[in-house]
Amino acid sequence: MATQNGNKDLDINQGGDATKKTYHKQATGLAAKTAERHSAENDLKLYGSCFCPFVHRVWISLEHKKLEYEYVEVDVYRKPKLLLDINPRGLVPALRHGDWGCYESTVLMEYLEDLHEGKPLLPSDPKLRARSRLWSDHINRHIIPLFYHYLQAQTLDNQTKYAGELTEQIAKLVSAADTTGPLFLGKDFTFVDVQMAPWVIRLEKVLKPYRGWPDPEPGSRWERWVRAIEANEAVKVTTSGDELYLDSYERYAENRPNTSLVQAAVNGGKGLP
Ligand SMILES: N[C@@H](CCC(=O)N[C@@H](CS)C(=O)NCC(=O)O)C(=O)O
Repeated sequence: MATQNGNKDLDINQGGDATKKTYHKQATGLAAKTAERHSAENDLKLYGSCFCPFVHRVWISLEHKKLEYEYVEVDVYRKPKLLLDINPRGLVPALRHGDWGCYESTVLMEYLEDLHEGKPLLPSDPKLRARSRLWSDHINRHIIPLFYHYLQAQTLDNQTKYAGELTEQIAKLVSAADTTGPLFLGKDFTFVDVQMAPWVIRLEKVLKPYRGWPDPEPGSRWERWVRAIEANEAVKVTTSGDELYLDSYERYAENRPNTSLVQAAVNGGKGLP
């Protein structure tokens, strides 16, 4: 088993402790089948890590649009050269298209839109496009940081504080959604649904078991949205089995040091990477 102090086999997210769970390096369940279906060489490549919610966004977009692409699993904490060549910061997701590459999940979703291939995620009306971007920004700026703050909080006081703030920010998003739904802009699956989908999945598969995050209130607008996201085909085929998320997020739930840039940013009071 790997040990600390420079052993190159060290799994850094174990902190050298073999009893701890760590992140998975291979998708499971339906996501594994999708990865397998998209393992052939292609001009358009998604470099991803199976547990990563930011990767999940881009993967859902590719599946929604039914584009031809190659899924390449990378161990993001070892930062292979093929990832650093595209993203010098060494974060996933990264996309390569021919000899061009780019990164940042929201930017990559916009890039895929701009290819004008397959089903669009942004509506055609400029005002609805602006509204989609506005609420995507809300998710990135408010909801995601609070998700990590809540998951990493170790005292009951902080957990209560962040649970309240997260609930409040989600409520703002839900009140901006189409009143009938079930999705953000109505019956079609669009940009904001994809931006939020990986966190909807992780509220259920991570925050619920680790922090007791409640099921959506029966009959609420939030419940309708959650169920519609969960039932979406592109979301389903890019989601792994429950254990993958439970194991991969144990390090966050225990706030284990030196595990990831996200973990360190939250502890250091900095913006997320
Ligand atoms: N703002 C980035 C965030 C991407 C991100 O934080 N990815 C994590 C994995 S979920 C990562 O690459 N971590 C690498 C590290 O911590 O060294 C995006 O939207 O793509």
